[in-house]
Amino acid sequence: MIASSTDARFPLAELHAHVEGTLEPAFARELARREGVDLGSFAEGETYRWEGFSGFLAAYDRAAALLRRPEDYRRLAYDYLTRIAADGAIYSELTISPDHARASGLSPETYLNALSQGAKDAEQASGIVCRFLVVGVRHLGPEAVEEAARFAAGASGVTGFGMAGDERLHRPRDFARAFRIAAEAGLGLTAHAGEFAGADGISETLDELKVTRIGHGVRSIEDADLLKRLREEAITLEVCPGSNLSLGVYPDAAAHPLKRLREAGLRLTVNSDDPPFFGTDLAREYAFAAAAGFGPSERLALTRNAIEAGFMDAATRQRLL
Ligand code: ES4
Ligand code: ZN
Repeated sequence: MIASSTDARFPLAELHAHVEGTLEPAFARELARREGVDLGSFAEGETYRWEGFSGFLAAYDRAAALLRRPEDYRRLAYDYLTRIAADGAIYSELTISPDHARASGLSPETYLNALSQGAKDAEQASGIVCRFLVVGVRHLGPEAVEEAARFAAGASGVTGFGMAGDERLHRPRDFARAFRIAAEAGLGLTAHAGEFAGADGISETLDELKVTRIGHGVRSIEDADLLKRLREEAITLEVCPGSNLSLGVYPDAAAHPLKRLREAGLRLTVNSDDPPFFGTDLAREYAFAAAAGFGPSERLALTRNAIEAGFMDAATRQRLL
């Protein structure tokens, strides 16, 4: 239940965290030792070393490739979910990527089964509810994204479909067929847009991919007509402030549009995206909102928005609200 703000633990919820992106550097070092991989200075301390968006994507792939056994994924999901549950999280929608599973030598089915076991164990241990959202990787091209959609459509325990990867490549319309496959399977839809590409990319994503949420979407602040559309169509933005600052989308916290997006009347959530890569976690994203002027009731609305826009069945939503 979304408890009242007088409760000791403030309820948090998230819609946008990439599961491999939750890998703690200490666990990465342990895996690298086991696999005989030399990480050099890549994963010293509590964060990873990378530069720029392309550098980040390569770093993500490098870290993800260390996870090679089903048990690694079970532990990854369990550790992450119980960690954020200890900070008050009641719901987490984890982005999973069949392309990254294959790159690690596992079938997408084995990968999903292992992650599901970790999520089930975490729910038993802490009460946190987790759902999985399969993503296609945009820079791998429309064929690969369609293959991810076919996997998502046939997988049990997957409730959503989305697209991550490099937004500067391809057009949203190139992925319309993939999103139609996912929609026909009854999956909820979201896509990364309006992070590195501007407001145009968001409009075309809404037109062509029929999503109900936008991953990031922060650059909608640059277009008043688009803000109106997002408000009227009740689109939820998965805002990731720490990610935006770390990747240089905005130079500093004062320049971040989170507060202005709220003033524009949009439905917002805050999310950590790839927490150790960006030196953040879900609790810090809520703290960012507090520092941006979101009072307790506005922060509670972030949690409520995530539950309302989350890709879960009606009974689970009812239970969490
Ligand atoms: C991403 Cl492919 C991928 N993985 C993790 N985080 C991302 N952000 C954008 N694309
Ligand atoms: Zn993301």
